[in-house]
Amino acid sequence: MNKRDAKLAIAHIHVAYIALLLGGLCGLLQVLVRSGKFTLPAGIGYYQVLTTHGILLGLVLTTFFIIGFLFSSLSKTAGPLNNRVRTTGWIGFWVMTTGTVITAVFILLNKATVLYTFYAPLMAHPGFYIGLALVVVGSWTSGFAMFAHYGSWKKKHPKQAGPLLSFMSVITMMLWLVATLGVAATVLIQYIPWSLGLVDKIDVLISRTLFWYFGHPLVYFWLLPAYMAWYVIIPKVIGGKIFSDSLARLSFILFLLFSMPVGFHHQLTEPGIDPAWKYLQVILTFMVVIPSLMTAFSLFASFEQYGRSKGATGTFGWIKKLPWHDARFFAPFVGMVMFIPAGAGGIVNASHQLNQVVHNTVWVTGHFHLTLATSVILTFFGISYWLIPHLTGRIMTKETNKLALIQTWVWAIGMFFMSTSMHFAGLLGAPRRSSFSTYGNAPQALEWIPYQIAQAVGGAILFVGIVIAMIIYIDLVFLAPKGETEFPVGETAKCEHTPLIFDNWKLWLGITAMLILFAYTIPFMDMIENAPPGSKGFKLW
Ligand code: HAS
Repeated sequence: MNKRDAKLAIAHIHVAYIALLLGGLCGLLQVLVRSGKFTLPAGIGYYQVLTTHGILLGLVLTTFFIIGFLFSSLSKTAGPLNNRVRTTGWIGFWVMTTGTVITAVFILLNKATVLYTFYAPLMAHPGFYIGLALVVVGSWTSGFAMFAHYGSWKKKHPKQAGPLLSFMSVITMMLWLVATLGVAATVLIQYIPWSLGLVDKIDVLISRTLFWYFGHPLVYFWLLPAYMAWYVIIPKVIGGKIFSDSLARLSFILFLLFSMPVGFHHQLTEPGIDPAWKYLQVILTFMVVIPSLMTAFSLFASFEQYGRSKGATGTFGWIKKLPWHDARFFAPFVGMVMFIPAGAGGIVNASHQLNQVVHNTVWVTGHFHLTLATSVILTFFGISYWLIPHLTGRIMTKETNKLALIQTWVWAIGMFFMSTSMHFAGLLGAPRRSSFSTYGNAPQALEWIPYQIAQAVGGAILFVGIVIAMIIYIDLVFLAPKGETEFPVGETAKCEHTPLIFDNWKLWLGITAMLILFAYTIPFMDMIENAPPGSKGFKLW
């Protein structure tokens, strides 16, 4: 890959790993506090640590890692970035980094202890919102640079479908762009004027709706880069082929269409939204499960085809043929396996009646530690094992590969303890986002304590996993022997003519816009009309 593009990509990855270390440390502190056996020193608050944890891991680590990975994928498969695109990428990077630092300062000063969802009426210092807005603007800048790069490839190859990995990068960034319009709107129109004292009230329902318009596609912005690796990278790593180029593209398009109009499934218990619209968005939520089922099918097919090409027999004989000792495969594979119960949990969440049982319990925390913190993050680790040495011009040694295999086991075991106990405690009613309390020794609260201790054990194991991940990262950046590492890009099983309709952006963005308008216009008008007097946070009309 072009050296100057590599510098841009690795700069993003560095920020992501710093966020992992600091955010992980906060996670360890949280589970210790929740076990009831530990008190935070120096007057540091539980919710301050929880805010830092959520922002660093949920927003900073993910966004920086993803943008670094997408830039490298585009540079590898659509050719080196031109100077203008690369400079725009650097501007995006610095705007995002500046925004992150500003946000972090206000959280550390305890002026923004509002958790990563920053729900009103919790109010942070305006600097927190301004910092977040800069992170979003920086990411848009990088997104536009990516679109320009893909556009110039398409200009040079008008009758060809864009390279699969580049196509997927563009969809991922497009999804992010459309989704962040919601959070940008609430931050700029509601939170900043409100926190500056320009208006004295904020419409909580509208702010939450705009947040969740963004919040659900956000989870697919995290997931799609993992799917890029599962569809395109893993087949090459195992020595096999991509099952179908068109199927992979279709599943990404379906994510673009259906990830947006589903935010109400986070608001099923909220008053002020007509149940008919909640029902509609629940149906659309079940639509967005389909591309994940397609992905599962395609992965099984890739693995099976490879195994059979190596002489595997019987229904599951192909499993034995997979490269179990290669951490580039093993870490993402464990992520895939964990995504099966994780996805099932998501389907429970989306089912209206079951949601009444689990909403706002620590079950939901268990759900996103399986989806994001296991499936996605283990895949990001798997990507790091070839991407970092590829970018730094080094080779991962056998010893480091062994350490990476151990890291995967440590992570999976830690997450198994932590996430399983979160799911069970959630079913017993334990609330999420609360520091240790026995609620006056209420019998129900006392039932949760063994699970909270198991969470602390899992969290401590996970912290060991973070320390090992940092050791591997330092090795791959500074210490590993110099040499060339392959950027693995898979090919399709058979010569396949990819239909050009997949690149018809007007069509896909048009349908996306229609679905969003269909799912949100009337509920939004209702919210504005029924807002309590004086609470129209916008005050613009
Ligand atoms: Fe979720 C809450 C519904 C997926 C993250 N979710 C959250 C929150 C986060 C989050 C962060 O409907 C909390 C937000 C907060 O702070 O309040 N979620 C779903 C559904 C899916 C889903 C239906 N979520 C994700 C992903 C996330 C994520 C992915 C992060 C990356 N989620 C919800 C709902 C809530 C929610 C409600 C609100 C709850 C509430 O009340 O607050 C689906 O997309 C899941 C589909 C997945 C599958 C699995 C497919 C399996 C595959 C693996 C194949 C394996 C192979 C290897 C091939 C159907 C692709 C196997 C090999 C062998 C040998 C076995």
